[in-house]
Parts: sequence; structure tokens; C-alpha cells
Amino acid sequence: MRLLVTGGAGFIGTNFVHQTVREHPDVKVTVLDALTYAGDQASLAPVADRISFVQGDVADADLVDRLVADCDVVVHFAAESHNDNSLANPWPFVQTNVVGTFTLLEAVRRHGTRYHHISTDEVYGDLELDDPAKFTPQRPYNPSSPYSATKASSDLLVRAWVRSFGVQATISNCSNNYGPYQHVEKFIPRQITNMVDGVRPKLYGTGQNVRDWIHVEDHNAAVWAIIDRGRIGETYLIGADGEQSNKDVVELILELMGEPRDAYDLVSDRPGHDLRYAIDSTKLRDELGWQPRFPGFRDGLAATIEWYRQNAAWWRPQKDATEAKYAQLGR
Ligand code: NAD
Ligand code: TDX
Repeated sequence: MRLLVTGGAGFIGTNFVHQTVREHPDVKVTVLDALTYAGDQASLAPVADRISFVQGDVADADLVDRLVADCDVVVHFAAESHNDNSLANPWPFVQTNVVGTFTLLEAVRRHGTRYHHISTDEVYGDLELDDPAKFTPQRPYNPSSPYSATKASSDLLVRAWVRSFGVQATISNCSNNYGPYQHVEKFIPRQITNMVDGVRPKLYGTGQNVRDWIHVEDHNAAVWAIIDRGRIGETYLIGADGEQSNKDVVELILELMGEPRDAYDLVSDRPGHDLRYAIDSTKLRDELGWQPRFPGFRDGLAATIEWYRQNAAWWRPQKDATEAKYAQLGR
């Protein structure tokens, strides 16, 4: 199989490429990545001799057409992915997430190529803290932020291209990922690397917001299950029953890093901040036999802390610019 992985130099894409090289050695991987502030070719250094790397934009129609013509399956991870950035400047989100997805869909339509679309649980909006419901594939879309609105738009394009043009596509909507190679702008790496630098963790608002955490390896194993066995036209929700309040996560990071559990600061809230996400992954489990294989959140978080401690050379170059952006937002 010749596989085109967009966004393969970002957090989840990098882990996907590493997992693919390890567990699917017959697959020929080509990465297409624009190397924005969020992409880092150094993340692919351990597998550099096993893959091809192309620096370029998913909205570049000629380049995308050439690459799609030369592959059997496209997995589309590339996106602008950070909610806070989308509030400060939404345009790159529309361009990459909507126009970029459109560009790929037109190419896979022309070439009859299998396409898997990576998306997020945020397309469904949020849940009350005490709501017994979780997100299911039947739930109507109700995105809150420019980021989630552009991801929802891209999902709807995929659905329309399946129905109107017979494109051979599947979609997955996953909950919050954690693990190695995640950019230090995101919640968990930001707090770990702040603490390495002697800075107290920062919780938005009161810290009551809930996210449904899944290890990135489990997300990517689910993506492979869908590539291998998913039904064309279907949407699969990916989650590992990992609901935690932000406050609980910060307290656990503090404990695992040997600090008092209350040594954090509350900072101003994110505008429009979604309260709670929770995924019902029954369809993925029942239909495709997927199960999370990564040990519990505590062990996964401890391993992630250790990875950031050991890999300061990887995250250090991004840290100051990231914190300067947050300082401007007062967060
Ligand atoms: P990331 O920001 O770490 O990586 C994004 C990658 O895409 C980077 O390497 C960047 O250089 C590349 N990119 C950006 N614009 C591009 C363009 N125009 N052309 C080519 N490449 C471009 O993001 P991530 O956290 O790895 O997320 C990957 C995908 O998974 C996204 O589609 C995101 O919506 C989705 N997702 C993320 C999470 C999460 O918790 N991080 C959860 C569910 C779904
Ligand atoms: O310093 C912080 N303090 C804080 O309390 C940061 C950076 C975040 N937060 C809160 C906001 C959220 O409630 O932590 C939670 C997680 O924040 P993010 O890491 O920014 O993730 P989130 O907004 O939940 O979106 C993530 O999950 C879904 C990814 O960034 C998206 O790409 C994915 O689609």
C-alpha cells in the first residue's frame, strides 16, 4: 500500500507515521506537510530513511494532484489545530481546514483514491457537566469556535463528496489526545514544560471543564482499524472513556512531578470555552473490534512527563514564542 499522510510532521501525524513504520512495514509512506509553526521535521528523524517527505501545502492543487495520483490511500491529518489561535486569527483555519480539505477531496475524486478524514469531537459542541449523554455519530453538529467550525465544515464536505460523487471516504472524530511530540501550546505539554521551567500551571477559568483523554497511540490504532476494515461513507467516533476535569489533570501533573497538588494559578477563561466533551465509541468497538490498549491515564501521563523531561531539545525552540502569544492573551 502507498499511503499519503498529510500533516505527518505534527503531533498526531508524527506518531501515526512512527506507528505505521513499526507495525505496517510493507506500507510505503509519503508525508505532505507545510511545516507551519506546528510542524517539525525533526519529529520524523527516527524514521527519515523509511519514508518520503514533501514540504508543501494541502491547498496547492497541482502538488496535491501529483501526490494523490501516486498513492492508494490518503490519511488527512493536516490542519490548523489550536482553538486559542483560531480566536486570535481565524483565516488560516478556513484556508487550511476547509480549502485544504476541498483540494484533497477533488484530487481523490479524480483519481478514485481511498480517503480517510481525521476530525474532532469538537464538531458536536459541548455537554453539560451532569449530562448522562455522550457524543454519538447521530448527534447534530454544533461547533463553538472558529477551529471547530472549520473542522465541522471539512467533515460536511467529505460527506457531500461521498454522496454526490461516490468518493471512497471514511471520517473519524476523536477526543483530546495526549502523548509525545505534542506542541507546547496544548494544555498538557504546556503545563509540564512550564513546571520544568519553574512556572506554575495555568488553568483557564475555574478548571471545571472536562476533556475525554485518549493516548495518541490508541487514536492511531483506531485510524488503522478504519483504514483496514471501516465501511465507506461511515463516521466512527474514537474515545477511551477518559473523562477528567482540567483541574484533576493539573493536580495529577503536579503530584507526578513532585509538587503540591494546589500549586497552580487560575487565569482568564477562553472565550466560548466548551464545557465538556465525552465520546461514545461503541460503534468503533463493536464493528471494528478496536479497544484502547494503552494503560490508564496516570501511567500514560507519567510516561509523557518523562518524554518531555528527556526531550527538552525538541520542545525548547518553540517554548518562548508560545508563551509570548499567551502573555498577549493574558493567559
Ligand atoms: P498539529 O497542529 O500538531 O499538527 C498539524 C500539522 O499539519 C503540522 O505538522 C502542520 O505543519 C501541518 N499543516 C498545517 N497547515 C498545513 C497545510 N496548509 N498544508 C500542509 N500541512 C499543514 O495538530 P494535531 O494535534 O496533530 O492534529 C492533527 C489532526 O487531528 C487535525 O486534523 C486535528 O483537527 C485532529 N484532532 C486533533 C486532536 C488533538 O487532541 N490534538 C483531537 C482530535 C482530532
Ligand atoms: O494553559 C491552558 N490552560 C487550560 O486550562 C491551556 C492551553 C488549556 N486549558 C484548557 C482548555 C481546555 O479546556 O485545557 C483544555 C484543553 O485545551 P487544549 O489543549 O487547547 O485543547 P482543546 O481546546 O480541548 O482542543 C484539543 O482537543 C480537540 C485539540 O487542541 C484539538 O485539536 C482537538 O480537536
